[in-house]
Amino acid sequence: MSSTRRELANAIRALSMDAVQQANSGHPGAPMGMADIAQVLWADHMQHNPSNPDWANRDRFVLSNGHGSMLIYSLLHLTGYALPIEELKNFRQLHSKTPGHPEYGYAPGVETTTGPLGQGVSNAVGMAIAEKTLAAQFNQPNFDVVDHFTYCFLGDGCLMEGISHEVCSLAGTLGLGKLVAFWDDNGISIDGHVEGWFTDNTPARFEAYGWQVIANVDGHDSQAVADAIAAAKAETSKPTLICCKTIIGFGSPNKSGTHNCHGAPLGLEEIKAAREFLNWPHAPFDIPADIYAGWDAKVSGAEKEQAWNETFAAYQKTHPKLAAELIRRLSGDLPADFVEKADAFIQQSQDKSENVASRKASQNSIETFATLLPEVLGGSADLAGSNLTIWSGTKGISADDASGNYIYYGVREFGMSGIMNGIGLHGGFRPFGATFLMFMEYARNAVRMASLMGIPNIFVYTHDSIGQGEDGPTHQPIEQVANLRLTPNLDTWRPCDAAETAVAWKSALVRKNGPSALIFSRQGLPAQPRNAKQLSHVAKGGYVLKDCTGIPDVILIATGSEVGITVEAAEQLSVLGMAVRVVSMPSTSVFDKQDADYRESVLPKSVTKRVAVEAAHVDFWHKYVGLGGAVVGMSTFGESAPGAALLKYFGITSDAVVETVKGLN
Ligand SMILES: Cc1ncc(C[n+]2csc(CCOP(=O)(O)OP(=O)(O)O)c2C)c(N)n1
Repeated sequence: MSSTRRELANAIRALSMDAVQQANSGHPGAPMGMADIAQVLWADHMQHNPSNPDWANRDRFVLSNGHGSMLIYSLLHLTGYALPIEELKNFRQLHSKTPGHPEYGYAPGVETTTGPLGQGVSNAVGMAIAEKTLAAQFNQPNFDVVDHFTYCFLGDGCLMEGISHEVCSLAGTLGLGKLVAFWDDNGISIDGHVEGWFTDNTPARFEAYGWQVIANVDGHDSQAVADAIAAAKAETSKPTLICCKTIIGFGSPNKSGTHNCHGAPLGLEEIKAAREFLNWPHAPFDIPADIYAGWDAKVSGAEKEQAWNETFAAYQKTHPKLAAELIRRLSGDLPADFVEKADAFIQQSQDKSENVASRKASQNSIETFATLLPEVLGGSADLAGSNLTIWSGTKGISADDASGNYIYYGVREFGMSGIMNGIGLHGGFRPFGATFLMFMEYARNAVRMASLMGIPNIFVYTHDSIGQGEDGPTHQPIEQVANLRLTPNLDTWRPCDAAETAVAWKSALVRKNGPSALIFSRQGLPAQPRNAKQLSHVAKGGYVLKDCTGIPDVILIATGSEVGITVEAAEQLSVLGMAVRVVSMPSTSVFDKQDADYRESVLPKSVTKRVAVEAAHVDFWHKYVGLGGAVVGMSTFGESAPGAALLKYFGITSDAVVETVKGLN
């Protein structure tokens, strides 16, 4: 006899309570509460192939309430992914594939890292945008080669987080008809019953965003859930929120419905009682064969993928160029001639020797690179005219026509960055998104998540210092560049002119294993002369821009808008008879990755007289100038005044650099 839906769902409950008990930490409540919903979705609807987690046209599943990680681990194990029961027994242990929260790249089938509440749903919105745009660009009559749903589970916590507003609002505007979110409406968060802190009318909120809302679904009634999913899929022009009433910790007779089963093991006694309540007599981690058989999606998944493969093969025959381009884009490979063309543009930018703001130079780079790379999906958080992110080929995406290459994100920095991560994870695109450097802080955790997951997204930040001027200290970044530089796996570039800007863009685009932050000035910057060797060394993150004969008396290190004044200071010091070297250091992390010989050739240890110059927080630079060195920079907030006046007032001038050098012992 085949297992009932409830019996299948109970396998998730048992695995979750037992794994959390064994780890002595974790969250059994949400997996036990959402098990019945998950069973219907995964058994009847998910288009996936456990034997090939990378199948391009799979449905995406995002567990935005990532603390309930045992839910996804149970699902992946039971449906037949390469996640053996030993991995579930090792829940939350070092080097297991089942870390405390679902981490991208550990268990096959985990589409994104979740845990920071609200960000999972932002990734899901990004994936749904990617699907819709890729479909609009590649599908042809009779060939829906891009055609999948994005499903997202989320809890009260995700809905309380502001980012859920940013992204669900945009999802409504963009009419993401293949996005289906399931709200785990269990009335509980960590501090207890949510009535004291979360009383929104959630259905009305989502209706106001333009979503289809299916309210009052009993999340333990499989038929009701099945009907809701069918209605969600039938609505193709709006995203759907299915509001599921559930009991947290369903099955635990004494702890269900309370926050006691949220973030701690149930305890052996209570687990025993739950086994009786659920009529689950099996030992921990012992799943009967008929339950495995009921869950197994390997055969049906392989068939689904095979059917798609056949469609794709026919598409390939009828539309060979499009098919080849789709394959290239999904692989993340750049066109074969990209590097050559990019290098020609870099040389051109050098030869032109134009004095421009680096944000303008960035726009020139975008113009060239986005024309070469149709996978570039740009955007800005309502600052396109200031960030200079529009190029001649820009076409915005909309609900009715998603085939474009640019997202008007509106004033949603965090949402933009979380969406970009979802787009990047989906594949087929190279997203960039822009705002003022100052407002990176609103988006900070999504930048960290891109770095943690190794997504090669490009974060564009303009108006990078007090040099931005009149808007005043609220808009003038001080500590933000250091913050970005301290983020592991993020390459931060602060180029000093058009040639360095072109190199920064190229480096970000050829990078495959992590994101880049590109930092640009509002104000104009002088072009620096370079010979071929110097130009080729820009990509190393730091290089000798101006040298002296013999061993330098002093090394000046500068980035971005301060390179110009540093070169001027070096000239003044040379007149005074000093041997001065100027090092331009557009990317410290990239420079740090160079071999020891190269780094020594740029910053010889024997030269201890060093001054770093950057209109940002001074503290970051001590690792390069050492105890004997000094830093010309900022350690206070800025002021409101024209940029040039501020740079003078705060002592970020060539004269100040000269005086600082004279003051070194
Ligand atoms: C941004 C963020 N803030 C706080 C937390 C800590 N945290 C984890 S779960 C949780 C409560 C979530 O409540 P809910 O979504 O209702 O989950 P449930 O209790 O139903 O499992 C909190 C505050 C977090 N993971 N992320």
